[in-house]
Amino acid sequence: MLARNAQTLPGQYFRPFVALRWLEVQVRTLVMKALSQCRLYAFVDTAYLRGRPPEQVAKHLCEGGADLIQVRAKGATAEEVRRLARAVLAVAQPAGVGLVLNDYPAIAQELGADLCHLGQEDFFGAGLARVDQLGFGSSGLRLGLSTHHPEQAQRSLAAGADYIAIGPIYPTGTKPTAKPVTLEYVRWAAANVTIPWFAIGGINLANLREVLDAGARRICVVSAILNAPDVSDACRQFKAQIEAR
Ligand code: TZP
Ligand code: MG
Repeated sequence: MLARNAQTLPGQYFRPFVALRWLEVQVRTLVMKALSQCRLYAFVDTAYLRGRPPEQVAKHLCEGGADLIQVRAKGATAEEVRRLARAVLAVAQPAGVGLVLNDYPAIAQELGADLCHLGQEDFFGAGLARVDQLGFGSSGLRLGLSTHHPEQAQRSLAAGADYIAIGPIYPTGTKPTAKPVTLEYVRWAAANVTIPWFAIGGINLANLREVLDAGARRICVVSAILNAPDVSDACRQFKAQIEAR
C-alpha cells in the first residue's frame, strides 16, 4: 500500500505520489479478488439468456456482487463463444470480477480471461494429467475443474487445479443427466479439500442455508439467478446469506 497521507510528503514527491496512487487504483479495479476471497460465482449461460444481451446480464451480475462470472454456451460455435466471452469480459474485468470461460482454453488464453473451466472428461479424458500440460505458460490463465466424487477431487488437486467445483448437489435442469452428489460430498470437501472449492447444482435461496451448514463457503448459481425477476437483486440476496457466515 502506498503512503496514505500525501500531505506528509515533501513537494518534489507529490506528483509521483499522485501518479502511483492513480496506478494503484487502476490496477486494483482491473484485478479480480483472490480465488479464496471469491464467494459468489455466477454465470452468463446462453440457455437462460432469453434474448437478453449478455453484457447487460453480466452488468447486473457485477452490480449484484458476483465475484466470478462463467461464460457457458453449450452447443455454440467457437466463434459465438469468442464473441460472447469478449462481450462479458469487457464488463467483468473493469468491475474487478473474474471471467471464467467454460470448455475453451485456447479462446480463454487468447482473450485474456482469468480462468478456464473444464469437466473431468475434458481434462483427464483428453489424456492430461497436469494443468501445466495445457501450455498456459506465462499467460496467467488458471484452471477450474468439475468434480463429482472425492477421488475426482483428489486427482484434480494433484493435477494442480486452481479451484474445483463440487456437484451437482441437487438435481438441476441446467445439467439434467447428472446424478446429484448430495450434501455428503459437501461435508467431505469441507473436511478434506485444501484449495478453493465451490458447491454447485440446484442451489437456490431456499436450500442455500443447508449447503452452507454442510460447510460450503463458496457457491455457484446458474438458474436461480438467471431466472430471477431481478438478477442483481437475486445476486445480492445470495451474497448476503453467504457472507453472513
Ligand atoms: N455443473 C454441475 S451442476 C451444474 C454445472 C454446470 C449446473 C448448475 O446450474 P444450476 O442452475 O445452478 O443448478
Ligand atoms: Mg466441459
